[in-house]
Amino acid sequence: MKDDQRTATPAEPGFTTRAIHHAYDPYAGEGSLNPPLYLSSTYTFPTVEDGAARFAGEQAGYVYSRVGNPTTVLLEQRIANLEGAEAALATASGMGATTSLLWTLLQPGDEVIADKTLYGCTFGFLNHGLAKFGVKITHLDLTVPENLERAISSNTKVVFFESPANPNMRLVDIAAISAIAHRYQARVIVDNTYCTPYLQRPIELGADYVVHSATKYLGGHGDLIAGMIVGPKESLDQVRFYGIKDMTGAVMSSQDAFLVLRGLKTLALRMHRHSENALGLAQFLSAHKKVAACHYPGLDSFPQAALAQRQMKLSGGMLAFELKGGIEAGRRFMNALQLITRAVSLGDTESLAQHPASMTHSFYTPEQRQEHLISEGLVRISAGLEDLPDLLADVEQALAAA
Ligand code: 7XF
Repeated sequence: MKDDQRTATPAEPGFTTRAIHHAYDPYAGEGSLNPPLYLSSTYTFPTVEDGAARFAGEQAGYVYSRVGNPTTVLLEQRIANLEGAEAALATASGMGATTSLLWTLLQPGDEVIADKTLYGCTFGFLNHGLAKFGVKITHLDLTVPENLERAISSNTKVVFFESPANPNMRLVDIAAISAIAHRYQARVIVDNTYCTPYLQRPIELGADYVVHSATKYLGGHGDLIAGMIVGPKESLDQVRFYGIKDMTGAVMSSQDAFLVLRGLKTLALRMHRHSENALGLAQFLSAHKKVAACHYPGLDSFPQAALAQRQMKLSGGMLAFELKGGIEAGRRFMNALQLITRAVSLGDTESLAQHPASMTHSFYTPEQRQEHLISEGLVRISAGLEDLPDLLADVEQALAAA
């Protein structure tokens, strides 16, 4: 999907113009180029009657920063605009986004259908958290939409997936899954962390909600932990006043909101460079004699290349690969890296490499990893913004050591 094919009014500015300017008017305040950072936990009421009216929702205005803060609200408006949604809600982390939304939408007896592969802590929350409270969790291979058609019922309240999935890069057809889910009144939640709204806009493809770990590309510099929920305004009001206010308390600090707003200004530029570097690494790895498989949506050999073309503007900064020598060769490769940093997380300026089976997906048992298509020898790389020849040289020497 190309940026200029958005369902936009003709006068609507482009993505990056909106990422830099949307919803902020410097002349409404002191003329400050950057929006003010409001460091205040609470807000003053002119009279007790005003305070009561604000608590009752009868008067506009801030009350307390667990419910809203002007810097954070600007970030929410900007992300909602970039995702093509009615509203957004800032949270303390990506996990804060997923948990606050699901605590709001679900009750005992409901079913969640989730893809087979999920980020490890999301898998943990569903299977060790929600399942304890009487929510049924069913994992399906959602890369085949017919699997959803066969399993969904009127008990299914939520269909949840990532595309591309962390860490094995499987894609899910957002439009096809949403069409099936909506026939059963199930809500579709897409974790859009890997893509950001610059590469993929799930709500425009039919999904109901998007969640993000803003820790990653949205922030973009590895200096904060943050999350976002995107979706219909009425529903996000419930998440704000119940899921976050009463259940999780997972509020983003205004300082982090300020930094995510700063990150957004360069999001499009960064996503192009991340994608170029990831493609260069994937092409090199896939042609190397020691590499058994390389998973990257921009490779011609990628089994879902056609869906990637349809659904994603660029192929993104994440890739995963397996060495012929298995897990031991993977360990030698990772320990030999000199420029690419051994670390979890992703979407930073620095290129990062990690081993899902011993790090981000260690929450799964070995049997669960097999069942959920995460092979023990898989190495994941988040391509950073360095010069590609330097990244290729590092990978080449590390492969020689593997
Ligand atoms: O709570 P966080 O901001 O760390 O975000 C959780 C999360 C949610 N969705 C996806 C697709 C994620 O990748 C993450 C965090 N993943 C990191 C990683 O895979 O490296 C976390 C390091 S353990």
